[in-house]
Amino acid sequence: MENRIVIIKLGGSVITFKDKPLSANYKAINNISKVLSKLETPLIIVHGGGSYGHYWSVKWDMHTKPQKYNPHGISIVHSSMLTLNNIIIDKLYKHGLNTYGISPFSFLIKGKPNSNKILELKKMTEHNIIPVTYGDAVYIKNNKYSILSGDVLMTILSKILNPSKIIFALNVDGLYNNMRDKKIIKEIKFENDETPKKKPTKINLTNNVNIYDVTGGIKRKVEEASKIAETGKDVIFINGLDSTQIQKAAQDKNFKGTIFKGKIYR
Ligand code: IP8
Repeated sequence: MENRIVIIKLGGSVITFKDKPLSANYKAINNISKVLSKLETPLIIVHGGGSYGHYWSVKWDMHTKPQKYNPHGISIVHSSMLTLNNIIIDKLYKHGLNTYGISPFSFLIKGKPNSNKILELKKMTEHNIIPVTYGDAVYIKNNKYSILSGDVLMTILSKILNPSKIIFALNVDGLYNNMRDKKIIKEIKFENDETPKKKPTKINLTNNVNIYDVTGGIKRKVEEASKIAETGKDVIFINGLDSTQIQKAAQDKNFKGTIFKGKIYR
């Protein structure tokens, strides 16, 4: 059954200045907090690493592949994500939102999603709590860790929680048809099918922005949005630096952005 939950990913390039290490974009976080405080739906927030997690992941050569990374690296990446999470939950809290920061490590067992734990997030939203989780360096198994992207978390949470709205707030207006005239692709539709496929449909991204990022930038977002759309749910890409777009997307109003239409199975 579909929930009323709206799940929003705040991209690292929205909430931080990606080219300036350890710098939060307080103005953007503030604007987003104002908009979110006006929504009346239950919310779950996921945020990216931006110039916090990615900065240290690059320095300590850490990636999405599970490996025995340097413990100093693991510690500093995680600590920087705690700092960023704290900045965000603090701002949201000051705008009247009952935020509750959660490390994604608590959703995983041996690196795999734990559905029972994830379903508890729904229970939390029923009591007016807003879980705020994030991409992080997470323990997998056998002393191996990996960088788990907030984009991957969006897929994990969406599949288990079945929210009513899935929104990615980026620092661009959506997916462009090409970088020359930067026209936004309004809708991406997958061919309707009879059976769900194991592998998501590939979208050609040669004309789109490619931000340097240890978790794969826009390419990763498109991959995750496609995986979610394959399960039948719509996914929306909007510009989070224009916070009114978040409001419009969450309230079913005419937003500027790209919608990945959820696949219909006959
Ligand atoms: O920015 C990555 O999360 P993302 C988090 O959502 C770290 O891909 C620690 C780099």
